[in-house]
Amino acid sequence: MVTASEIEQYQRDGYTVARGLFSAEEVAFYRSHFMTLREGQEHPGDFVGVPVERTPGAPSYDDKPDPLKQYPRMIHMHRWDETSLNWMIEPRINEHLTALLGAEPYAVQTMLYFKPPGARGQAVHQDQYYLKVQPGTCMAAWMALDDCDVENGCLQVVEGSQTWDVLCTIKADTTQSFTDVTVPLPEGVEPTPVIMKAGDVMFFNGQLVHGSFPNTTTDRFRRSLIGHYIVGEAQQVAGFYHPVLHMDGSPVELDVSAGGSSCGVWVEQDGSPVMEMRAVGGIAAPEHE
Ligand SMILES: O=C(O)CCC(=O)C(=O)O
Repeated sequence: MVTASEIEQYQRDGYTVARGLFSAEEVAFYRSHFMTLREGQEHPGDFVGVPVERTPGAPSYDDKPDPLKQYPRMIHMHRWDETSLNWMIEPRINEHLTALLGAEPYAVQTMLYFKPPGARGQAVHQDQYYLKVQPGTCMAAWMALDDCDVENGCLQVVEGSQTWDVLCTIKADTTQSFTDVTVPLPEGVEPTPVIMKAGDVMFFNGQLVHGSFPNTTTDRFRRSLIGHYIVGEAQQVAGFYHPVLHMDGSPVELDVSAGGSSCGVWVEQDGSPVMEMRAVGGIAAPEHE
């Protein structure tokens, strides 16, 4: 059941966490399933992250192999793995998405982050920058497969940023992030860590600024199973997210969106940061996050 306080938090902060939505046994099953799929095998779309770029003169670093090389992120598993497809359209997930959005969404993406000890995080970003849903936006269901805290790189969110337009991106610090783009935050605005237990599912708006810091533990993974969805009134989504599925797994025909024509930059007005929209022009959004 979706509670009134979950809906209220989603509307106010841009996210909510459904605590204990999946049982310990179910989570153990998913962990074992995805570790078996990962170990010793390659899958389409595996992503180890961008190379680390260090600024000249920055402190030297040890040459430890990047743990993501052994545990690349998996993407779009639902296109070849039935367990992933079934989880993406699972009735508990659908019930939450539908209650929070007010109408049933379409399903477009699955991802599995292994985030082993020592792995980089993902710099803060907005999912709608990639999905380019028109009209409306996207939404994520992010299920913790391990207990997540600041040490192992839990998700971090900028509460309330779901009301922002899509920001123009800047270069990320690739010593901390396995992707190379991020969004600038106004001075004094910091992301908040979301502490979760395995089996909790966080639902968040596609415009919410979110990301994660590195896993600084030496012995704890921070695995998460993620679904991305788009609002039911959407008519277009970026090409990478096709085929689009109804929540019963059947395909739906939508157009390919070319992307927005503007993105936001922070400017100061009367001493406060306000977002000003700029024509995108030559700024081409990467195909996917
Ligand atoms: O799990 C993370 O560290 C980031 C996940 C993310 O950005 C997403 O699900 O859109």
